[in-house]
Amino acid sequence: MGIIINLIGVFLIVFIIWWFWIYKKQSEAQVQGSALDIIVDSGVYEPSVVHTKAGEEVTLRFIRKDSNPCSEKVLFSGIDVSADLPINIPYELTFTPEEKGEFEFACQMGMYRGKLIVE
Ligand SMILES: [Cu+2]
Repeated sequence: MGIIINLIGVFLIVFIIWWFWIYKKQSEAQVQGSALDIIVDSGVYEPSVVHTKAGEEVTLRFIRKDSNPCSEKVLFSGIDVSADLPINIPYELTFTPEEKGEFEFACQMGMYRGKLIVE
């Protein structure tokens, strides 16, 4: 009996790690015009992969629905952009990516993950 409970425990831990850190439903979007809405909810950015062009100003409108403090910050790596997101109030982040490349963006703990692809 003890071993089964241990196995269930191990399974749950693996599942939780997989759910939060490994499994991410990916959805892609191209910034059309100037602004793109990104929903922040249930551990995922939607869309989580954003395509844009180098040298063009973009506005990412983050709409945070998750009240978990984990989702408050969004930090971009490789470009000097970050923000504190209010709950249920769209937050517009406007910047111009100058260099081509792939730039990850995430919450502080890295549970929310997204990618900005500059072409
Ligand atoms: Cu987090």
